[in-house]
Amino acid sequence: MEYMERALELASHAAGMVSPRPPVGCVLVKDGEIVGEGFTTPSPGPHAEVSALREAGDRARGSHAYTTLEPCNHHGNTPPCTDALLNAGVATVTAAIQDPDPRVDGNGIRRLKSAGIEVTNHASGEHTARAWDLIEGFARLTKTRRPLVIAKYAMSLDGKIATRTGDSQWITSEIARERVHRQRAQADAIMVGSGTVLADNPRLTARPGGEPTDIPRPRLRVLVDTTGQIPPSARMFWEPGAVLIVYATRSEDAGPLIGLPDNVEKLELPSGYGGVDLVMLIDEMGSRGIGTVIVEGGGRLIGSLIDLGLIDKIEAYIAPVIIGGVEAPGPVAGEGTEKLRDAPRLERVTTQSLGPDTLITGYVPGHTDHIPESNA
Ligand code: AOF
Ligand code: ZN
Repeated sequence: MEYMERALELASHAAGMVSPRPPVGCVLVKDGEIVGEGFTTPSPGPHAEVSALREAGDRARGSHAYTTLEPCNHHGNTPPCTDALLNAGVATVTAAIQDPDPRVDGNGIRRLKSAGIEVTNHASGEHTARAWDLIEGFARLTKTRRPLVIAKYAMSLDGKIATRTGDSQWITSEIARERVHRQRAQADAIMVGSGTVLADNPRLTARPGGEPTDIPRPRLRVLVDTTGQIPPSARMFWEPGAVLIVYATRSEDAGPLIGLPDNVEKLELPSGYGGVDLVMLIDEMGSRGIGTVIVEGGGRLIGSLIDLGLIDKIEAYIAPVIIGGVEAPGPVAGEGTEKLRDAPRLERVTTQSLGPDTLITGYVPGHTDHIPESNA
């Protein structure tokens, strides 16, 4: 197997589990054989390289390291991985991408080179892109102290997310829905508004292959319930894993927010455009070390976030079905744009087929400053 491919697979096990750290994978190869593998653990556990070195033991000497991210060269919560690699006598290092953390930013590679180690970035374009995708939330958090906020929705070809009676199960095919579950498992948080919970009563857990994950994922499920409308019986509260309910100040009448299990935390924020102060909410998530948050609806919450300029990236799943009806809701409400020339036209757009459906992704203009030039 391609070693960088394996390193990326290892890194994906850490995705959604280790923020504010980036998920990284590392493989050590000697005489054509893998002698050590590792991925990032939650702080203050070891980084990927150190996990792999521990597994390899003495066999690390003279081995070739493949990492999905430049090894760190600073004392954070753990000592530098560059020192660990040098002390273990690793012969060469291949790193897919540079670490955007300003404390590293090429210093890890320079340090290894100056110690006489051959360092290459002989990763294919595809590997580089995947390595980048894995740490995108980390890069955003490092540069802006805010998470990458992704609006995700599934809609019909005529731009509806449900019928006029509220029926929405299912618009997209199983292939597309499976991808959503795998993506949920790799996000740090998922967020919805109260309308979505009232309409669909979702669990909001990741169930790749139809099964819940061993460790509850995503790590945090956030409900924006401005006026405290959601009853304690909502399914999302009773699944394993942390839940954050956000509601607006003035809530003596936020009665239903009692009788909830211990995994549910309540956060009161000042009221603001569209409900609670969403800028404060996104900042709060950043300060909790959340690197990626997927907003899964509904249209009101996504619309308010877009109006406020808080959405970075859109992931639209489009199914070839026509729902019709003026009353049937669309994915983005809010105030919207008055003039078409002012509407955010997405950049870096990609299109992908998922069975009968199409996934279109893109970035909101002005929200790409976390992406390095080399990935432009
Ligand atoms: C690596 N390998 O597996 C990871 C790296 O303060 P700490 O110990 O939590 O370190 C976090 C920083 O280390 C993070 O900002 C990033 O620069 C780097 N992450 N580096 O060599 C890894 N996760
Ligand atoms: Zn490190």
